[in-house]
Amino acid sequence: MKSRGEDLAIFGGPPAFSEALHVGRPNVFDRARFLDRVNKMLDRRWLTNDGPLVQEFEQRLADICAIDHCIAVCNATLGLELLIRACGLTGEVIVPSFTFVATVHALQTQSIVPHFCDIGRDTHSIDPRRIERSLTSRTSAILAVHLWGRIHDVEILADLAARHGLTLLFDAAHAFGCSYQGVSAGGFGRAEVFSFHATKFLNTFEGGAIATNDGDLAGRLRLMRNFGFRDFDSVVSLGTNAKMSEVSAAMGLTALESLDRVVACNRANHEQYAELLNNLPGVKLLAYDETESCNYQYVVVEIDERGVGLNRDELMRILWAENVLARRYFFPGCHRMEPYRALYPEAPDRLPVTEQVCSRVLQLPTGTAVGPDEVAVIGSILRLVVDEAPKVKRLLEKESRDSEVTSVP
Ligand code: T4K
Repeated sequence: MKSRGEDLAIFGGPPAFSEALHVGRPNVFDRARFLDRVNKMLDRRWLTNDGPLVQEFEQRLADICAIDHCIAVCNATLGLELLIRACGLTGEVIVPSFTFVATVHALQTQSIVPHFCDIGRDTHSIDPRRIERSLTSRTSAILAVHLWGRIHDVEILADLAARHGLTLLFDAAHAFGCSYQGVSAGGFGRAEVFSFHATKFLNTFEGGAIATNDGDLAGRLRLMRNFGFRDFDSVVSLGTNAKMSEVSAAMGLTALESLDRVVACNRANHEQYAELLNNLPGVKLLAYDETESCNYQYVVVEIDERGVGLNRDELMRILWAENVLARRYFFPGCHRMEPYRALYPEAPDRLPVTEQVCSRVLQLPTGTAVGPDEVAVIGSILRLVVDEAPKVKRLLEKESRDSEVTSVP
């Protein structure tokens, strides 16, 4: 462990880790079981197109979420696009800017105007109190996000949607295995979309699923996932190729068998971070509601420069030099990414909380590739930096000046 600011790798010390520690290292379990499924799949020569593994995976997902229909797809982005089209959304949709850009792209690619709504300071999710003032005669839906798997305000959102005749959908990319008042994610709004990307709590390499209790909607989604084919030669709707492959379902089924271990590991990491970062000025770790089911997939800290003495980006540079690849999820906010930045140049003025959170947020490594030893070292680096912030700040400024001088031709 390092004991002095000048020992930090950014100032020439050896990095704390010889190999990079990632935020999104995939959870990989039981290769033998996975390969057995893949071998049987190869023997069957049924590799995709609603195969038996996909059907089994969908049934397991529906059982776990206590939901009538789960439609597996090749990724959550296409899942969102299909759902938006299948629900017939038009005009404008209320959506947070503080999300992964896929949420918003799924609207924009279908010529639907994303109307950015600010988030709650503590929830990081869309702030229902701000929705009504954003509604226009063209608004057709609210697309909310269960960010970090923390589910908030669903009954207020449902009430708002009902009063204004809007469709309520959720991007539940982070929320598989999470609940709200005992109800599992998947069961809220008209439908929800999970992501099973490699970096997610439950991973199918690439993948996702749409969960809904609406049988008609589920039927339309199944057609649309497969080009609109109802039968060999009969195309009855617009559609695309959003099918999940059998090998992805094999990965998903195998991962489901180990999910308790992933939760236990994520939870232990989160608790250890909470202990180590407790009372660290300017560093706030986002908590999970222990009365609910949580996947603890993200370790999210907010860095308040006034408390730390360094800003989030300086802290991130220090961590990267130590081979701790902390990530700025989500920065800079979708409204500052193209094409939204050019389309809505006034958006930053309407989104003060989003602006602030985007400038402070940092994700720390967790998951099964990270254990107590790694968390202890990361915690000690953060504490050292905060304890010696004035000195570290001076050294950082000197380092920046020196690198400017050396880069002058
Ligand atoms: N809605 C929300 C709220 C989302 O967060 C996402 C996706 C979506 C919708 C769309 O879901 P999908 O269509 O992807 O199913 C990553 C993921 O690619 C993305 O799925 C995820 N959210 C987002 C939060 O994170 P990037 O561009 O930051 O990924 P990348 O390549 O930088 O990887 C993240 C870290 O993980 C890196 O440090 C490297 C490490 N990594 C990554 C992969 C793929 C590994 O160690 N191994 C790997 O195989 O988006």
